[in-house]
Parts: sequence; structure tokens; C-alpha cells
Amino acid sequence: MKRIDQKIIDQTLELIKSQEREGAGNERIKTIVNRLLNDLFNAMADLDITSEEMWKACDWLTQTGKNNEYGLVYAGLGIEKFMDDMMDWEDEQVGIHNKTPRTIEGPLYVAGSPESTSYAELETEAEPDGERLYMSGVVRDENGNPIPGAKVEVWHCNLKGLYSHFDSSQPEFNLRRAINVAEDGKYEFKSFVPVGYACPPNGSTDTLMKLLGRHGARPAHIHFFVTAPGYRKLTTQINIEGDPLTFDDFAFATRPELVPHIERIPAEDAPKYGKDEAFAKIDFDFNMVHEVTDAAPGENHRTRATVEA
Ligand code: MBD
Ligand code: FE
Repeated sequence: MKRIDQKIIDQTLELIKSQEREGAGNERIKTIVNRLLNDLFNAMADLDITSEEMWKACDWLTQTGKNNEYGLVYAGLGIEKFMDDMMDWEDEQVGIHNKTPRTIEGPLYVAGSPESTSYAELETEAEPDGERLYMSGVVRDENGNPIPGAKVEVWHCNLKGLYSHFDSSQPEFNLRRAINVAEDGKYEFKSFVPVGYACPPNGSTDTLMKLLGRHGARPAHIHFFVTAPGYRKLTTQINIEGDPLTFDDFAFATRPELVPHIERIPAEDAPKYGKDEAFAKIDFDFNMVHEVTDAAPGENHRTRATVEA
């Protein structure tokens, strides 16, 4: 039951729209804003939203911006996941299959990480209590052939669940690297098994999650951008198998195909793999598809953190 006549809602929407000048401004923005206002005003009426609630929301939005938490809110409300759903559906419609599934980027990427060829060690700062991890695989095209010249950017958090740059106590680019693959398409990195992530306590996202009766935690995961000339940028993650939150991720990023088996190699078998200590081993190939014009591009131009030289 609306607390106001539909006629008045529509009149107000019309009034607001009537100030737009033809030929001025941006048509796409006009369409989007008018649609969102339409849905918002109707929701305000349907839900009997009070002045108190409206201004609480304004305060929360203001604080979220001050905290730089909108990227986190997009993740936690499933907005970023829903964009993936739409792009996946579009891929299916145009017949794109057999690719490594995409999943959300999240708000914690930093551009410009140190580059190397075929192999990288992610720890700028050693994590002495970490369980050693080696992850490796091949970047492949639609036919399974390696893609020479592909680049694998990788980033993950430390054992406190914090990401370098956003956590200023870590060295710049700690646990962030860019690996250029050679002719064989292979990449490998040495790191440690990361832990899960939790939203900053009492921040805007955490506050919202609590009001929704939800948690603000992610299972342990590792992020990737995989790029190659002519191919669609792949934004994805893998999960650490066995994490209790694997399918209870506040950011909805887990996909069954992105939970590779993690194998534990004891110290005595390590030399067989050319390693000198016990380690956890993940094998994971990235299957790329060519850039196409009839489905969403792999890249978007959201503002990303960079490090001043
Ligand atoms: C993360 O580490 C992350 O990957 C996402 C999507 C949201 C918050 C923290
Ligand atoms: Fe993350």
C-alpha cells in the first residue's frame, strides 16, 4: 500500500525530468538517472521510508565515500557479482565456452607490480609462519595451445588478511607480481597459502553487513588478471580448497571451477619437484578467449590504485 498516489509520484518524476534541456548533457546518463529515481521514489512510497531513514542513508553514503569503501560495498551487495552474471549470460548467447570463468576483481588491486618472466616470488617481505605455496600452470588459447606473451598478474593478502598498499605497514607491492610467460605459456610463483579477508571492523561495509544480519568475510583466495595481445582480459580468482567459507563468501565470488585441488607435498618428496621444503601445490591453467565485439570487453576503466614512482 503506497502512502502517496501514484499520480503524484509520476508528476514529481516528470517535473524533475522537465528541467533537462534537449541536446544538453548526456542521454545515457539521463536515462539511467531517471530510471533509478523512478525505482527509488516508488520504493520510498511502497516501503513508507521516513525522513529519519532517508537522512540516515545520506549519512551512511557520505561516510562510505570518506572511507573509500564503495568498491567494497559493490562487492558485498553482490553488484559486482551481478555484472559477472550478465557478462556470463551474454557470453553464452554468443557461444563463448570453455574459458576459465571470470569472477570479480574486488577493490584491492594495485597497478604496476614488479614484472618477471615465467616465475616470481611474491613475498617482498617474508611471511615466516606461512605454509609454503607453489602455484603453476599454463596460459592457453581456445585450442589448448600456450599463449606466448601472456601476462599473469597475481595478488593476495598476508596472514593478517591485509593487502599491501591498503595496509601501509607492508612494503609496496608485497604479494603482488606480474609474470610474463615465455614460449611455453607457463607461469609459476612461490608464495604462501593466504588466509581469508574481513571487512574493516566498524567501517561502512561492516556496519551494513551487520544490519543485514550478514558477515563481511571472504574465504582465502588469490586474484588474477590474465592478459595477452588480441585476447580478452581475464579477471578471476582461485579459492584455497578446504576453507570453511568457500561457498559462504560475502562477495559471492566463488565458483566451483575456481577451487583447484591443493596438494600437500612433504619435505622428503620436495626434491622430486625441484623444491627444498614441504609445500602446498596448486596447478591451474588459464584458458583465454579472443577479444570479440559482440560480447563485453574484458577491460573496464574503473579507477585503480597506482604507486607514484
Ligand atoms: C577482498 O580481498 C576482495 O577480494 C573483495 C572482492 C572484497 C574485499 C576484499
Ligand atoms: Fe581479495
